[in-house]
Amino acid sequence: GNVLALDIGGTKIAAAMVAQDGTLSERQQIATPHGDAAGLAGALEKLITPWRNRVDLIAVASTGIISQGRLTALNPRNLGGLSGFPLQDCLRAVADLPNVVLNDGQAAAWAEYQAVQETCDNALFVTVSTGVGGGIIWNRKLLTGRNGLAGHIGHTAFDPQGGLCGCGRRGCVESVASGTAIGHAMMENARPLGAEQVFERARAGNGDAQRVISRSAAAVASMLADMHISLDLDVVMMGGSVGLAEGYREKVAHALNQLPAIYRVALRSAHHRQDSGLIGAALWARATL
Ligand code: ADP
Ligand code: BMX
Repeated sequence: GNVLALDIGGTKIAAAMVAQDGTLSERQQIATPHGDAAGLAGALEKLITPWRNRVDLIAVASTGIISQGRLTALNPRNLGGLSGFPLQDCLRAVADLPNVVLNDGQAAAWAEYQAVQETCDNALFVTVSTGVGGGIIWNRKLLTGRNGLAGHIGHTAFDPQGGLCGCGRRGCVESVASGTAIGHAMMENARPLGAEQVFERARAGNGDAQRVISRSAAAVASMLADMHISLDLDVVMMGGSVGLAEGYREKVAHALNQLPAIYRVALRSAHHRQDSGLIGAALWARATL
């Protein structure tokens, strides 16, 4: 049967039908509402209603900590202050279909792992997007954790003297490396730029923009080195609009190459590009329902 897959990020919500063979169709995208629980519930209802008689399962990958069907922002700046948002109940209220919900980084890790599973047992997915997220495949299994926390690698520390992260901790990788952080590092007329604009300026030769992106890449490289020395990873796969931006992977690889050889882990771009979360959620639904 067909799965309706949704990927709720801090910036956009994507939706598509995923067929049995993993192919996507009818992909759509809307901006993520940043108000309150009612705003998100309304957007989900509008998005799902036209599909509900044409699919057999609903699979949702979402930013935030997903535990017992509820969504809680770890970094409330990325998604309003959602805490204990009843995601699973909200889906059931719109469509009387079986559903699964899991973290976006975890879902994407599961999709990306399928592409390397013949040669890899332990793998990491990292998304550099609105935030910095991830998913860990350990011994061929996706780690979700009893509380849904597993893989929240953007909240490992990079700079103990750095600014406060939205999660409340100081100097998290996310607070230095994310698209949000890249944009906020360059103000214009007292307003932050978007990460896209910072990338454009860096390409045009602006030194400040180049340094902001290099610092992001250095923070991600340091985190990947820490993950590799902790888990002995076979490969890292990177996604998210920043992670996939032209030249970014090379910058992270360059920073990794400055470290002693034992810390250098193989780094690839996500095979499914922007669709890893959608595909992973659908695969997870089929595997677990
Ligand atoms: P989400 O976090 O909703 O999954 P994205 O992966 O698109 O969404 O990440 C959004 C972040 O990526 C924003 O900070 C945005 O400014 C930045 N971004 C989007 N497109 C680009 C691009 N082409 N180059 C660099 N940064 C980008
Ligand atoms: C944040 C956190 C993670 C998420 C990651 C990437 C929130 C709302 N989200 O660290 O759960 O996996 O961002 O999410 O606290 P994205 O929105 O950048 O795709």
